[in-house]
Amino acid sequence: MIDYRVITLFPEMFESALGSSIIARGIKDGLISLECTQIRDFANDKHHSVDDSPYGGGPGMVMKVEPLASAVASISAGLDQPARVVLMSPQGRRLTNDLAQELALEQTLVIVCGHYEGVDERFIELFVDDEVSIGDFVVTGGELPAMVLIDAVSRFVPGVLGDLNSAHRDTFGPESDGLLQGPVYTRPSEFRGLTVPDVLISGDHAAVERWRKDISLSRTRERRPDLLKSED
Ligand code: 21W
Repeated sequence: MIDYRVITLFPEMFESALGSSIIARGIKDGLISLECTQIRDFANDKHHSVDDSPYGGGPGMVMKVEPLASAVASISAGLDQPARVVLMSPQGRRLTNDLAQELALEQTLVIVCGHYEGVDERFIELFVDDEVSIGDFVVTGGELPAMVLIDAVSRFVPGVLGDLNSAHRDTFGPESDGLLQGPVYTRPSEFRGLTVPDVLISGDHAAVERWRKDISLSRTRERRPDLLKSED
């Protein structure tokens, strides 16, 4: 069981995207709960401002500290133990399966979605345990990254995947070993002149395993040599 508390300016994005998919089943099965908190509900001025111009000048807007702080405080007040607070941020540590697996051990994950030029640094200092990025590309806000994180973490929550061990197999499995997967095929055995490799229809399971291992290695060498050199 894992409890996600998302702090966002766009709660509707979560309802629509996570309303289907494997996460929806996890919610129905009582393995996942997801609650969004609208930052604007915690604005502290009459205009309900959630952002303001940056001190020192410059383009864009910065998310104000008070609404974010109040949103986290209101969530924390309803919990019986302190929750880990994650800020989705381009400056964060890269999301990997290892981090996803670690986050899946938490009872409650508070996930803050940033927008504009970023959030006031004092909010990060006072409330954020981890800043997490999903990769070296820019998206327009923290919501899609948060959904990616929720999906990746949920796969490590026991019972969420149909096959109990799939998430672990993908990371560590004997056919994987941190390598890329090889090609897969299903019927028909021929399509537009392209046939399925003979070994896969041979019925020789040992040969199939050898072939898969081989092709995983060569494909990884070709496409992701970085995976063969280091741990990340
Ligand atoms: C994008 C916020 C760019 C701020 C240098 C100085 C969360 C994200 C996000 C966003 C900027 C993640 C600038 C991968 C992402 C996210 C919105 C700052 C101007 N550059 N993972 N100032 N990619 N993105 N841009 O974009 O909040 S996790």
